[in-house]
Amino acid sequence: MTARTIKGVTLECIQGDIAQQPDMDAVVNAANAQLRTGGGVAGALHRAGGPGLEKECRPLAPIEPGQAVITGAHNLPNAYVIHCLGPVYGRDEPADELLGACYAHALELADSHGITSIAFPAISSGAFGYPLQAAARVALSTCISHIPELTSIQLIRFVLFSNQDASVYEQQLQDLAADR
Ligand code: AR6
Repeated sequence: MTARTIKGVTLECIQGDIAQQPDMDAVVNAANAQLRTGGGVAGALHRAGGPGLEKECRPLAPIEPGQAVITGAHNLPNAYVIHCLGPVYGRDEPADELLGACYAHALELADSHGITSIAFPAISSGAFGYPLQAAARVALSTCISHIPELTSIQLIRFVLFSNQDASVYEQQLQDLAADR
């Protein structure tokens, strides 16, 4: 685990399962446009959240790449789920702006709900094909650049499914935080 604190907000990168973060107020879903269950993160969160999560999502769909919406967390051990639609790499352009918008919109929504801790997966880097290193740079740099605007968020956690992916994030966090 690597952690850095910038202006009172801690960013940390860990290996783990996004559906098993009980100490976080909010977890972020790497959603599909219809906000339905799917593979990867969406499958894990909807399986753990139960049918009530998909039911609450239904009237909020469809969403566009870069957009984020918030729901309750139902059977998950959190208070909220923030659902983001990342860009499909090679199709939705500009990919870096759309991916950055996911993180920015999720942070804005979380902050406006008084959320103090939020856990992100590596949005778009699975089924949607975004190269992990580039996705990590967008995720971390967007979150770091939004820190001055945050009022309630104190902890931003990046949850990576493999140790290898966690190492990529850890290196990027060290590099980007060193520039601050
Ligand atoms: N916890 C943390 N990270 C995970 C988990 C987990 N339980 N499972 C997978 N990952 P993906 P996307 C990692 O495909 O690329 C879905 O089917 C995974 O290794 O979940 O945004 C939806 O329905 C990868 O690094 O999201 C959409 O159709 C990252 O999470 C589509 O896939 C994101 O992988 C969204 O694709």
